[in-house]
Amino acid sequence: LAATPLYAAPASPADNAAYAALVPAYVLVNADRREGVSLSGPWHYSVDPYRDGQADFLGRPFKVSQTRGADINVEQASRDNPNALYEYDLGRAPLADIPGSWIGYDPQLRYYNGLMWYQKRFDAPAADGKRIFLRFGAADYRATVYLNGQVIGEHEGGFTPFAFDVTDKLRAKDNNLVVAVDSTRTPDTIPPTVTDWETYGGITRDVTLVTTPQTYIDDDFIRLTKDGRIAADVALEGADKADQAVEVSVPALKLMLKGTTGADGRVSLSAKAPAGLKRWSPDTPTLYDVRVTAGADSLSDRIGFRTIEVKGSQIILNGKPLFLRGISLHEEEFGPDPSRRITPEASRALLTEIKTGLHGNFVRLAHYPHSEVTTRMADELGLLVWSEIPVYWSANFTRPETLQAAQKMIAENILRDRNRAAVVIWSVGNETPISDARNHFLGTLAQEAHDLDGSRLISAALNTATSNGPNDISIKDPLAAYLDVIGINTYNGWYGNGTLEDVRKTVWHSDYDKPMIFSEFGAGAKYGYHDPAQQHRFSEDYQASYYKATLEMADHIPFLAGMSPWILKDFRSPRRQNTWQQGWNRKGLLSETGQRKQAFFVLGDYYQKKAGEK
Ligand code: GCB
Repeated sequence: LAATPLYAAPASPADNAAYAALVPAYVLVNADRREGVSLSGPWHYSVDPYRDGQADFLGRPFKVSQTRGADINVEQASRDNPNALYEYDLGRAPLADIPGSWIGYDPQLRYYNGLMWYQKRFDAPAADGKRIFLRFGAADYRATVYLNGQVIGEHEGGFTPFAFDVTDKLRAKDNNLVVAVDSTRTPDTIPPTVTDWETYGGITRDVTLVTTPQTYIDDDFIRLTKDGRIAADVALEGADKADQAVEVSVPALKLMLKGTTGADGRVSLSAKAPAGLKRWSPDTPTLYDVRVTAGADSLSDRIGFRTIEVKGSQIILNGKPLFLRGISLHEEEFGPDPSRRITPEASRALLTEIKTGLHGNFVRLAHYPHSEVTTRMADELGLLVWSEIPVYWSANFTRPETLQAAQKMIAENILRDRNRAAVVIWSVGNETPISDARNHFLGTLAQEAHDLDGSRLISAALNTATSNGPNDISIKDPLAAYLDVIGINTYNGWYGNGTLEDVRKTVWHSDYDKPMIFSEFGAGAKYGYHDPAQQHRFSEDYQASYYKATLEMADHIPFLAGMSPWILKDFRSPRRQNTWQQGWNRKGLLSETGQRKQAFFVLGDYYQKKAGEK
């Protein structure tokens, strides 16, 4: 792999055309705390499995003026011409409560994967000479956005934000916003067709009209560097972005950084961190009010300062080694019918189970970027975060467009969250089979993540440890050379024929002087099914015994720096249909409604002991 040419990193990403094609047109950093108007709430929705709204009955694509995104008010048009024929009527279609996946408002659509039309009418906020952006927190998987009968843009990728400048496209009254959301996955999408989770198509995160001055702060990256400085890279967008005075202040630390943007609208500032700085950590999740001002624009954020590094096989937070006491989490709120509606309350409930219930300090946000609500909550509660993009299983590693989609996705994820102290690891993929094409694909993403954010660790969840015999495993994946932390998913004792006795005795070797974490291990159990004597699979007892055996194995691995077992709570998966599962992956330590299984206490006790050892 070392000989494979990777993505050529430019000295300054901003100067490089290749980067320009990959990073989003507008970062709109801190968008969730900016001035704006929410468009969340009631939207009409209308299902379109044959894509009739985009092409005629022979599949010939419509011109925009003939699509369902055209600015047609069918009710009005039918009044004007009572004989007019329309086979759709978005303005009188049923109402959905946005954000949220369609199964949240139409349970019949549980396994629907295809095109859905959404429509919202709204009056524009007063422009007052400002710029107005239409921002989507996420729409799963592909979105085409029409405003007042025009296509204003498209976006691929179900879990990252995107925004369009609509300043000149809004009318004062009765704007017609139509979004075609297509949840179809193919072998070329990220993730590909088959995953072990449900798709949850729809407009899944908030939609907002964000207002900014004409020239505004599009991006800032504020952090504590390894050599003890507070650094800020600020990028302005707009006609007056050059030669602007920029100030970054942290009033509680009496810290003020000042500078002037260059011709490219960017400036990099830094100063020695004040002696009184309280570093962010899971035990002390101190956040500071930080204000960035430039010209007429001003942003306020809550930012923590900490460093994260590796040294040999250790992970070092703020200069001290630390064991990651984690768990994996899908983006599903508690309850019998999750619909990916992550509110601060839902996120707090989930993360609190990890932090106080399990005595954890770490969460793997699997298998895609979770809501910014969650990464902010992790900052506030004090939980380290592994953040990943859904390059999963059989992703198409040979197709350049698929690589570009993944590159764009990781850029969008990093640019959204690189001011969150909680996030310490960017992961580029999960359980991908080794091949030259895959090594190049993931190596490229690892390199890009490093270029966009040199202050965090890069990892991937690998399942490609080599077994040298029933109880002897070596890490051989060549991708490990490109990672700061090696993630390994291990399921011995659940998948395969090995017994729990084999698991206990297993010895691990690594060719790399790097930290390894178990990014996954787990076993299924139906809450309430007890079988202490037989220990059949899917009993709580077997799951608890499996955890005990795996933790015993873990204790004998000198280079193990943490773990995020699979998974906090049961989650929906159409692949899981046996009598215990009924459409749920039952590897949760909690049932779908939050009841604790026996294994929850096994891991909680283990972590409590580990926390005491530090
Ligand atoms: C894995 C996958 C995860 C699955 C899990 C399982 O290795 O990364 O997405 O849900 O195993 O339950 O098999």
